[in-house]
Formats: sequence, C-alpha cells, structure tokens
Amino acid sequence: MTQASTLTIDAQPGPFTFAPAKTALIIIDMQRDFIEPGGFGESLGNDVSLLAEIVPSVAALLALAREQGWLVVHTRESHAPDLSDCPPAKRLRGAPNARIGDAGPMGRILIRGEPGNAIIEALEPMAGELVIDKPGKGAFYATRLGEELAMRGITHLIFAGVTTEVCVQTSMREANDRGFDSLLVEDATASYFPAFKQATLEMLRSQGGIVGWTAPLVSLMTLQGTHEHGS
Ligand code: TIU
Repeated sequence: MTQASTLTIDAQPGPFTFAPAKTALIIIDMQRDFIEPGGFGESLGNDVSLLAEIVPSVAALLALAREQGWLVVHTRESHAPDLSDCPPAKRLRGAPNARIGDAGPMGRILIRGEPGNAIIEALEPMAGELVIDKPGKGAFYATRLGEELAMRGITHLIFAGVTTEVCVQTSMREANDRGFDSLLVEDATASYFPAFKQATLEMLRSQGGIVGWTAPLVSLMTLQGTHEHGS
C-alpha cells in the first residue's frame, strides 16, 4: 500500500497538514470508569450520559484511523492495585462517594485490571494497537508513550476521548511541549461540563494554535476511502 505523503484537512485556526505514516490517533480514557454509571466519573458526582453521547463519533474516527493505517493508541487512567502510583493528594482530594481503590459496582475504582478500567466494548483495542496505562491526567507523565511514539517516528497526533478539559487537554499540552503537532476532534471529545468543553476547544486553538488545532469529525471523514492502494 502506498499513501499520499501528506494530507490536509480543514481545521481551526487553519488547515492541518499531516503525513499518515507519521500520525497517531490517541484515544484518551474511553474506559467504563468514566462512561458508564458506577465508575469514577459518577463517584465524583457527574452525569455520565454526556460522555456516552460521543461513542459513535469516536468509533467512526477509530475505524477511519484503522482504514488509513495510522498508529492507534488507547489510554486508560489507572492505578496499581497497591496504589503505589497514586499520590495521596489525588486519592484524598474532594468528597467523592467512593475514592480511587474503593470497591464499586464495576470493581475497585480506577484500578488496573478491574472491570471498570476496561475500554468500552464499542472501542475495544485491536491487536497491534498500543494500550497505555497512565497514573496521571496527562498521557505522557510516567508512561512509555513518548518513547513508543519516538520509536515509530510519529510527529502528528489526532486526539479524541474524555474529558476534554482534564485528561485530553493535559495530554495535548504535554504533547505540545514535546514538539508534536496535535489536533483535537471536536465531536469525538466530551466533558461532564459542556461549557468547559467549549472553552477548552477555544483556548487550545487560540493565538494561532498555541496548543494545536481543532476540527469536526466531518473534516477528517473526507479522507475516507482516499488512501491509494498500490504494490
Ligand atoms: N474528572 C474528569 O473530568 N476527568 C478525569 O478525572 N479523568 C479524565 O479526564 N480522563
């Protein structure tokens, strides 16, 4: 298969140009803990239905990435069962119904290997895709993500997932400081707070793209079926 060396899509604050062979889709934390009732998101007092609404868009984006041959990376916010990678400041913050590590209806909250920590069924990772367990909000902090991307010569990142202003924004800012060009897919990300999502989209692309680009899914879907098949 041969591919166009670069592609350009409509985005804000301007066109986003990327080389498919050097691009990764990063799907942030589409795990049951955040999307389904009974997990970490709900324990913090949030209405999780707002997040479930984006599942079809993220699934369409994931299918496009697979068709186009982009590297696919799934992240999960998660901690070791002994909580050795969970700072007390994170566990003790606020007054949730259940804290990280406590038993919930989907197993221990935000703990690696528990049912609630799994990526939702509609977005299940395939063989060959990377799954990165991250103890922080950012996908680069205390993970092997930076090395995995460097090893593959990845320069451009397309972001989706939850929540827009917490783990997605933190990861995109970490990526920016590491020299990646990043684009956030507007309707493939969600927040428990719609106003925070909107503010995040605007701040990321402000000042000429101070953190990166944003685009609706339809901008990317124009690529569907466009890659060239050759020898
Ligand atoms: N609470 C919230 O909005 N988000 C998180 O705790 N983690 C992620 O964003 N994944």
